[in-house]
Amino acid sequence: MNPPRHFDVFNGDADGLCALHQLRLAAPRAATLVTGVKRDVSLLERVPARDGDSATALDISLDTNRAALLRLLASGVRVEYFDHHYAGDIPGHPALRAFIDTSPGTCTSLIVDRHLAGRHRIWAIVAAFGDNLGPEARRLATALGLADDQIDRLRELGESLNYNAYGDSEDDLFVRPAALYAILHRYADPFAFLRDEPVVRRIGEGRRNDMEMARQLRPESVAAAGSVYLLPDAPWSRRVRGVFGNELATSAPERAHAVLGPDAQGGYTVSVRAPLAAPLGADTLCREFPTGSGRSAAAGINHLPQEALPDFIRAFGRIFGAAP
Ligand SMILES: [Mn+2]
Repeated sequence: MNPPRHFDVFNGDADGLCALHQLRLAAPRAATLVTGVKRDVSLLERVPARDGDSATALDISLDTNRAALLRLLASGVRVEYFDHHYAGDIPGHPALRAFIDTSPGTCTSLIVDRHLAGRHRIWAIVAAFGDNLGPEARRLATALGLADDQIDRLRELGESLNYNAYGDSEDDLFVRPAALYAILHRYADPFAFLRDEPVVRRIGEGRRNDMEMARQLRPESVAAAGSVYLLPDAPWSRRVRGVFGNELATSAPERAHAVLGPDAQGGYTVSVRAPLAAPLGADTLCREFPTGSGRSAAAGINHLPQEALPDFIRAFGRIFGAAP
């Protein structure tokens, strides 16, 4: 009989990293890490667990991972699942503990924070900043008594950790998420992490360079309540998509935004933000396309074929054609 193994399966973005970090600060355990770029959410199928093993899944849609989850449960693997993405029906299985909350104002790290009764809340704040939940992050940070300059540094940290996960493959990233977690997990204090490790400054400088390029772009299509941007085929554009979308959303909160970048199959990867002032419709729009998924406030399409671009622009105009 082999000794039981544990697998920590997490989205490689700030929310996934900080969710796992909080859990392992509270309950350290040896684990095999399974992670990837932010958009690589089909992670459970990569878990080679057997009867008696266990897994923790963080910040990856249960619906997307349903088949692999059911297979793991059926083969005797215990699974603990924390997430805020579209889940569909949550399987009723005695070996599954699911903590799912899909409401717009939360993220996986905030769900973990509730689960741990706030024990490592400062990392939930970092994650909330990274997941575009600035108001929630600020509210929690102020309640912790943090000073404005500390809050600014946590925001910068969250945005940089999050930015590092954007790309089509791990080759596009500044640091592989498993390597980033290996550095991060040595620090309970984010300010010590920022002081002692140059990795966050390096990501931050790369992020600012990429953003400078994106800000030169003009929209491809403009609707009454939203705009569609098309990025060129370049490494910086594969990284910048998400943060550029966040900046568009924040600078025009009444408007929706779609950011499209070329993918490896000659089509586009699409990310859609509903207006911050009325965070609805992004999931409805993206699920009209076969590889679309996400939440009402922010959703995406993994692969939009080149010839479907006019359909997408029409659908975008239908859903975001009138001011909210
Ligand atoms: Mn998340």
